[in-house]
Amino acid sequence: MSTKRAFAGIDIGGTSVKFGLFSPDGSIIYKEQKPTLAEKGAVPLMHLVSNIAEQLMYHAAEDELEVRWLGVGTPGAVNFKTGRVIGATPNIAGWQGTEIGSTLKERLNMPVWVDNDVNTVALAELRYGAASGALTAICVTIGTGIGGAVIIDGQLQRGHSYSGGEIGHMSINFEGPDCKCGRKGCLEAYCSSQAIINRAKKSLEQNPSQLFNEITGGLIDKLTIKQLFTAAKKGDKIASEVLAETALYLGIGLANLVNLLNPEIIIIGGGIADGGPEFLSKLSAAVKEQAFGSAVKELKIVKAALGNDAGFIGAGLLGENQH
Ligand code: BMX
Ligand code: ZN
Repeated sequence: MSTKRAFAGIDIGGTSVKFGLFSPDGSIIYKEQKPTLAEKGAVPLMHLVSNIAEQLMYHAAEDELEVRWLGVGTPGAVNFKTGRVIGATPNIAGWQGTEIGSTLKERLNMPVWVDNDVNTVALAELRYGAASGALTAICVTIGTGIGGAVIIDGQLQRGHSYSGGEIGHMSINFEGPDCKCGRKGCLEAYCSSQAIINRAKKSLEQNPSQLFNEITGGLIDKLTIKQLFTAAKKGDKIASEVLAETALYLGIGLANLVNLLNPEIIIIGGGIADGGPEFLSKLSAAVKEQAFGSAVKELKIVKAALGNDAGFIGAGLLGENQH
């Protein structure tokens, strides 16, 4: 029986670790996910990732697939040559310094490539998704954190010391709220899922809403982004205001990037992208209003096409053209 070529990728997220195998045409052969349990810290998480890596390779061997390397995407800045996490916010406790690359290489005895999680999302979207064929693109994901990736001339820009594209930590207000990175007014401090929810809760404390009570079953403290979008769709004023504000903050951040890079397309991923076309059109309007006119004339702002699979798919592609 002849072996078929396949790619293997793992995407470490703030909430879950997604992983799978896929064919060169992008079709998924196998995928699964497990809770990250980020609060338990770096050591248990690295154990989990190592076990997942072995599980993936075992699965590939069972199916007689030829996998030439493993790719991993992780939050934080990653030295792409060594696979070490060289910069990270405390979103995953103690993650900075984790030697993902060498640990997995030793365990699997095969090449392993590691990169920032949103860099891998961008690679997948560029190959199989919303940005296929684009030369100049920006990818932003809004979830536990706000992550970013920059593509110029069809190439991912990792920057001089592998820390480029940290869009979430661009400040839009030097007197703004504290960010987990230690600075003030970062986009992430305004627009991460938790920051959005906190703004909504604060507003609800002052203006209690019957609709929110119904949607959350009385548990406003456990409000989710999904519930916030539901409330906005039902016409709730607070929900609509919070989302309009979020679109404006994000719009200002993205407009700064548009002025710098004049991209052809901006891809928006993460939970917020699933909030519906209304949010995306509010965001587009904000970017177009804030950015330099000639830079937005042909700009497209679109939802990521590969959803939750983008991270592990892009990770699987990391070893291409690397020696
Ligand atoms: C944070 C930062 C980025 C990451 C982004 C999205 C860390 C640990 N993370 O800004 O590197 O790309 O979050 O991460 O420094 P996610 O957890 O939302 O997937
Ligand atoms: Zn920050």
